[in-house]
Amino acid sequence: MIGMDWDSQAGEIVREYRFADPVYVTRPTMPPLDAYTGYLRGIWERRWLTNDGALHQELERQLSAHLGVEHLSLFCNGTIALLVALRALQIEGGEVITTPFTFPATAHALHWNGLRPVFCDIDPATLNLDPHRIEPLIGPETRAILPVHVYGTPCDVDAIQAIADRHGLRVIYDAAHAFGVQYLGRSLLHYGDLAMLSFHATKLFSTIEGGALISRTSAQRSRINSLKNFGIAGEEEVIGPGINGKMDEFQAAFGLLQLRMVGDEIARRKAIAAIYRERLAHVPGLTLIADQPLTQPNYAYVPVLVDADGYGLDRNGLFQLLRSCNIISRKYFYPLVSRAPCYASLPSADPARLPVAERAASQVLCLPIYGTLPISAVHRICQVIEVCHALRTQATTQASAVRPNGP
Ligand code: T4K
Repeated sequence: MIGMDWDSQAGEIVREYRFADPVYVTRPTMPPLDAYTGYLRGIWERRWLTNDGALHQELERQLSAHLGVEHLSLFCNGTIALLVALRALQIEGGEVITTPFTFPATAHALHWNGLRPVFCDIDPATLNLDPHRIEPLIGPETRAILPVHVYGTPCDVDAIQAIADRHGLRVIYDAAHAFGVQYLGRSLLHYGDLAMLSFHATKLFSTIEGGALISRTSAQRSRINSLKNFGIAGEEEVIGPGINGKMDEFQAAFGLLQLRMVGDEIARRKAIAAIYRERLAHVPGLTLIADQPLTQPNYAYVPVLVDADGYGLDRNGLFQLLRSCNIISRKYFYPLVSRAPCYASLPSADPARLPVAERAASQVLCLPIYGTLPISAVHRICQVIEVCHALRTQATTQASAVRPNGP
């Protein structure tokens, strides 16, 4: 392939390495169908479909035990859980400091509560909120901090809590990606006033659509359970303007079966993540997020930052090449949510104030990872990335060798 132009080289890579079927960034773990139909039979017999049914109660019990948390409330999805979290803490009117490097749902939950997001830049090592940049953004209108444990990497929880304590602010963690992550030997979900989990189909643990809030006290949990059920506290009592955030029995059944599989899923992902790390960490221009100290990760995502100068091709170029090879990587999270028209005019959304997040968004690519992804496929994906780098750097070297001496 040496000596060819890039288009021809890319064509050769595609011819050699293209997968017959798409390799998606993730695939849900599917429980055995028979086991699910077994649960369906029970639902049919009980004729109890939603509203705190038997399977819902059982999933809450099992999840609390699995995650090592005391007060857990299930939801129909993570976004509604986040909406309710802000309501439950009575954070009404004002500003909330949050990250622009996240899925749009994080900022939208603020918007739907009439709160103004104040975007804060991120730490280049973890891609999470940079605590050093939070304090200058705090003003008289600030009510809370809404950090995200992006890709399941823990935020600097102690620094964030210290800032919140100094200024009397609430902390709500968007822990959508952090199922099962342990920090200092216990669940990461113990940090903040409330933590939200997402159980969407694309998540490590799934209830098809779904989510949860982890609260600190049983009183807080009761309030949350009322708010997710229209604000109803008893047959004749409504405590406030609640919403319908309930998980149904079909979702709970899926979750009960998924919970049996999640340990094996994490183990398989760990093996896949190790191959990516071993093969890609040494490729010039590629950066993988370092394993965090004192953390037991969940291997939910494999984000890679592509520096065009070192790698020889920019992120978009690699994304396209992978697509051509039927490898469906994703640019989580590009563009930054602060660029969305509903936020772009906020002073804190100015790209000049978010240089680290802007750079990460322009460089990031999430590679496929899920338990049933064959190890041979992981090696093939790595090979495409390695071969691409080798050809691109050869092309650059040759070009500079033939270039006449300029001024
Ligand atoms: N906060 C954060 C930080 C989040 O990342 C999210 C959600 C939320 C809050 C909100 O939580 P939820 O309200 O969703 O519970 C996906 C998910 O829809 C979204 O839940 C998730 N974050 C986000 C990171 O990823 P898309 O638009 O990329 O999904 P989609 O449909 O393109 O799926 C990605 C790939 O997964 C597909 O290419 C193939 C595979 N897939 C997907 C589905 C739905 C399957 O194989 N089977 C499936 O059923 O957002």
